[in-house]
Amino acid sequence: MSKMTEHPFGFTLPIPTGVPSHYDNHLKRSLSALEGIFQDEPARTARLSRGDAMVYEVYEIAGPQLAGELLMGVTVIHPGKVGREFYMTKGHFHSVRETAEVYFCLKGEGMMVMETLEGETAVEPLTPGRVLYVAPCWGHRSVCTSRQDDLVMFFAYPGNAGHDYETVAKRGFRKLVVDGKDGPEIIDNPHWNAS
Ligand code: PAN
Ligand code: ZN
Repeated sequence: MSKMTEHPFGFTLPIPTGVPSHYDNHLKRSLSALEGIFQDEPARTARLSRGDAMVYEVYEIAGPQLAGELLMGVTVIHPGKVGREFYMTKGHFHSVRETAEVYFCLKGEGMMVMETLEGETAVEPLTPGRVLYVAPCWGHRSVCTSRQDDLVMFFAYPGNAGHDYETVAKRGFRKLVVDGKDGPEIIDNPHWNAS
């Protein structure tokens, strides 16, 4: 059983890069690790045949995974597309559904795609300075819609939240963000699967 954090601490978050002055883990998610996430699997494998590409990175400030604690970090999504879909995170629900999350956008342009298991959906823009409150029970995925800039976001969520990736892997998200004629477009996911 991990112990509560015993002492306050601080770190800096240089804007706009957002790479924290102190972090414990640096997770890297490249195209090769994102099978089944994007709709256009042939486009992903075609891109992979020319070499792997970094899609997003997470700088985690580790802490006890306990209720009452907050886990923090920064997510950086690079610009790019697989087929018509912009680069994005895998997305997840929190294992403990009744846990929320706060995001603060430091750089770039993007969208947070959210939904509940009961069928509600929400897509909120992410621009520098915008704070987003992901309410309890809402699955969430962030998408970088810029053609040239990283999307950089600070996040904080309860230590006991945990991550449920399986639900998203099985069902996908109801909404997709694709590159449309006049910029990013939100469309229904033709392969969304309730089972
Ligand atoms: C974030 C996400 C981070 C990466 O820390 O974990 O943006 O996204 P995936 O976890 O979906 O790959 C968060 O929402 N934590 O709860
Ligand atoms: Zn989360």
